Amino acid sequence: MKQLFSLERKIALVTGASYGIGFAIASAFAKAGATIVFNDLTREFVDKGLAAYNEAGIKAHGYICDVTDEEQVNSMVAKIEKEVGIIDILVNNAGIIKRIPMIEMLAVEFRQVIDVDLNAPFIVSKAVIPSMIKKGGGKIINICSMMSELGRETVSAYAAAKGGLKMLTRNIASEYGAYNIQCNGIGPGYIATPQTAPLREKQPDGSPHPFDSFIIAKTPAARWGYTSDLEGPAIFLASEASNFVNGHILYVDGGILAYIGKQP
Ligand code: NAP
Ligand code: GCO
Repeated sequence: MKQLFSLERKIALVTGASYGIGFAIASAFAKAGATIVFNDLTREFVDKGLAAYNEAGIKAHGYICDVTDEEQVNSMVAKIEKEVGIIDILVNNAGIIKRIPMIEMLAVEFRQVIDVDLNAPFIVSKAVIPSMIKKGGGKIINICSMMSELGRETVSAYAAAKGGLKMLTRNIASEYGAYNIQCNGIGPGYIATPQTAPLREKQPDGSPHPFDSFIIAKTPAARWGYTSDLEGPAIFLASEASNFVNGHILYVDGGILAYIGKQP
């Protein structure tokens, strides 16, 4: 059974993984035996990431790369192949959100979100698939969202991007499944990370942020998710255990999508 979930001798690239969800997934992969490669936008964040992995007893390889820039991505993937080896597992994790009412959002802001959250997973997947085909297979995991299924005020660009990412996932599975490539998504629920920190900030009187209470009431598990909640699902989708699972979005949301919510 251990063998089924083992990532021994696998090389995993997790994008934007100096901290947050990417860091947790990469650390879990390392515990399952994989060699970890990650990138971030600046030297400062890569160095912070390397120090954090080091502290966790993980020898990770860090690269500076903006995942929206195709040239930078191609050059990073070529370097990884030369310095570490062929990427067996890709996690498209890097992401941003802009919470702005749609009629106030500038087109340039909308495009920035689409660029990081949708165009970049296309660019990075495109860069790794040829070597996966030559090697005989691979795993791609796209980090989707509740917003791959649901909308809410202020997140039009993010919802459009994450809905698109769900369909990119299904299309990669459709187009490259015959090459033993499995492309699946993880749709995290509301997870406590820097990205969601503004939604959990205490009010000036010390009471919880109304969105914080709203999410706890909307989640059957009655709590925010921890990054550690994503470790098992990510290992499943990266390992042999999921070899016949393709084009699936695994929602790890404490039950949010199943629940109509409490009457106020
Ligand atoms: P986070 O704490 O904000 O971390 C995002 C990471 O992506 C950061 O390391 C950031 O780098 C990096 N990044 C952003 N733009 C990049 C670019 N152009 N090139 C390279 N790296 C870039 O976010 P998180 O909460 O861990 O979220 C990780 C993923 O999960 C995202 O795709 C997010 O949308 C998704 N997600 C999050 C939640 C949640 O509740 N937290 C729920 C569902 C889905 P810098 O530090 O340099 O900015
Ligand atoms: C928001 C949140 C979300 C989460 C997550 C939910 O403002 O609604 O930031 O979109 O980050 O993606 O799954």
